[in-house]
Amino acid sequence: MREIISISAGQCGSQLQAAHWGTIANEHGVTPQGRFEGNDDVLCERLNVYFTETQSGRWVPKSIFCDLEPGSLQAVQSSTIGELFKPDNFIYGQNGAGNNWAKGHYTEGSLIIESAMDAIRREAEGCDSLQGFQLTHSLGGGTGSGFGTLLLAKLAEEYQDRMTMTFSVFPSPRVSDTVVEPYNTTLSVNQLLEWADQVMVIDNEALYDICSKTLRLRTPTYTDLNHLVSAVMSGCTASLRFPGQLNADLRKLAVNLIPFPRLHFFMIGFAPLVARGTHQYSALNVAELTNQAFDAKNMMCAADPRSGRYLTAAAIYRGQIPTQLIDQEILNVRQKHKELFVEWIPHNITSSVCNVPPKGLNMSATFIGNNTAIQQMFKRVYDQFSLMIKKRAFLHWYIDQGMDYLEFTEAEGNMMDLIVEYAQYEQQQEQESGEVGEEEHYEEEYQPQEEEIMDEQPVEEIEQE
Ligand SMILES: Nc1nc2c(ncn2[C@@H]2O[C@H](COP(=O)(O)OP(=O)(O)OP(=O)(O)O)[C@@H](O)[C@H]2O)c(=O)[nH]1
Ligand SMILES: [Mg+2]
Repeated sequence: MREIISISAGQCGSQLQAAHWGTIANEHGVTPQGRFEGNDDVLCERLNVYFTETQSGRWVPKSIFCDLEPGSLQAVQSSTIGELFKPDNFIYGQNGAGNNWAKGHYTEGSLIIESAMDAIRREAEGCDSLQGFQLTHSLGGGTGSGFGTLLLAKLAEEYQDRMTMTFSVFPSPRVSDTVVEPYNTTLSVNQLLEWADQVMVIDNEALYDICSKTLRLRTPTYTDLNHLVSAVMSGCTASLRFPGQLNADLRKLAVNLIPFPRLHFFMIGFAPLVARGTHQYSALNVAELTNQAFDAKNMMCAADPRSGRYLTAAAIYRGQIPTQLIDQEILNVRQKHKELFVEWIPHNITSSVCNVPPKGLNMSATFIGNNTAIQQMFKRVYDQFSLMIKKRAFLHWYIDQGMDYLEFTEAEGNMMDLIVEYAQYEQQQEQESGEVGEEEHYEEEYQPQEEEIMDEQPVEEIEQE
């Protein structure tokens, strides 16, 4: 079996991981006590990918929860599904990282990294043929961002040939008001570029919009946001968990979606969107489902895919849907939005269908897109970052933990390069292909959409002041 080990770091990571396990255990017919009570073989055929069966017939998640303070993990353990998890796999520190990436990545993080790696090694040793890891974390705080990326670096070192997929939550000032989030996020993106194979981008700004505008919730809570995330996570992982799928493992998914190694940040969308505790009243047909999943309003990333171009995309349908119907719908989408798909990658949408729908729905569609418009989200963070770093605001918190100013400018530069690369491929026409990948070429061709970025005082100059 091609196993996947799930890991979470920090409060947001743990809450999302708990929500995800609640959803998938329910989908596969596994009770909170770890008993399989499903009525169909299809539910348990690939249960080994995410769960381990003990000798007594109990199904235990291959999951590890890490945090630098005990609170969020205790909350998971005392929740309705707390019993499902192996108690040894909760790894925590005492002091927290206090929204400081440096504490998560260097000082406080170093105190628990070995226990976390030991727990991971124990799980990995129990695997037949480990395919890789899945990490849930936020990028705005100190632990999920700093410690989460430390874990990724360690995994890359120790499990070089295994894949890592992350569900990374980008911050939004509308959901949280911690001022240093752009610092923590930029430092993390710098690491994700290096150490993660594929990043499913979850943007709190978009989740908040979906809750308030589409689902009309007046004051969305984290539980409401996480409900959306667990729906889309379940969609993204469906092809890994159920038999007979295209994109049936992490590597195949990556091969289809990543034309250039650095461009591995995906926009994900889901349909139908349904608020927590409510039911869907109108049944959607496959055409409506496809249009919705593809719609900017359903994307979990605050960037409009119509303003960029798709390099690649994958659509995962769930329910009893004939494949011919899906092929036809995908063809329609492609024809209707022809200009949105780069013409230099033929057949750049893959689709698959999993016959088991999510609980409470007849059908769903999950959309994973590698779209150049994602640069808008990076730019949003970049702009906030560069305003503060110019004045070196809040920097002492990081320097106190032993970090160097250069690490900030390197991260800033790396993120700017990423934005430039997306812009470059967005503009690339068919005849230019082949020249892609040459750095000088980017510089020449790139026209910044908003002049202010380039007009800003270079960071090096400030350093000399
Ligand atoms: N979607 C979502 N976002 C969350 C949740 N909890 C926190 N966040 C966001 O995550 C960021 C803060 O990160 P946390 O996960 O709370 O912090 P941490 O990783 O535990 O790190 P420290 O507490 O600083 O040690 C902010 O951007 C929050 O808005 C959650 O349950 N769901
Ligand atoms: Mg925390």
